Amino acid sequence: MYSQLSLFEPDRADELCVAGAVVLRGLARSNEFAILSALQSITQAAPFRHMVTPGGYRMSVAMTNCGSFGWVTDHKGYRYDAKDPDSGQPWPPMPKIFSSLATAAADKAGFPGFKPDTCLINLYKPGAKLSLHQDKDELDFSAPIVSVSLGLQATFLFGGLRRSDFVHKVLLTHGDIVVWGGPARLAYHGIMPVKNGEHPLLGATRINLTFRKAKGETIV
Ligand code: MD3
Ligand code: FE
Repeated sequence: MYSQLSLFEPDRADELCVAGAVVLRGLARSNEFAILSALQSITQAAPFRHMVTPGGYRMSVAMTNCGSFGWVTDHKGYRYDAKDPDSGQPWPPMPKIFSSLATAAADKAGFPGFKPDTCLINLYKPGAKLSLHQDKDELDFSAPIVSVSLGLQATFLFGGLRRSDFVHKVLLTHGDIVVWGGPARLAYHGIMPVKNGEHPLLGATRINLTFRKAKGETIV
């Protein structure tokens, strides 16, 4: 079972409510073994790697992708690419168990018919973090983003549309799914440095699957 709540509890009237963010606690737990086994096949073909930002910084989060496109960064910039730059091969296809989980979560959150064309897979070891940023490399901001947290817990930072806006903190644990859409789609967000720990399935590791529609519908 899972509980569904708005990220900003309506009873906490002192906090600015940002609509469009829904936490589905533990929704991925019932499929955890199938998800981790699919993940293993993906990372055999497209191993995790630390990419470099356009500014020349090596990211503390290691990444890979599956689906028709993958998010990449290097000295040239951030973009979506159909091929893994390390292998020159297309990214591994998105497993059905991934896409159906993302579609089901989006549906529960009020975004029916979500069909992701990319899944970015982030791997955090203790100390890894993601600084406050917006996701702006996609063509269609009307589609939501679905994020699945696995392994070690992490504190998620959720701000507003300006970098200077108040930042809420939300603890995300193994199996939690968050759906971001509508007015939340372009909100600033990040992950605090992951604390050391030991997860029964993933050890000292946090993994996040982020499902997006990178390219939007083809206009004929
Ligand atoms: C809120 N990843 O890869 S996923 C990212 O846990 C990223 O690895 C984080 O931010 C992670 O870009 C958080 C949750 C997420 C993703 C996109 C969002 C939250 C979002 C876009 C808008 C608002
Ligand atoms: Fe992001």
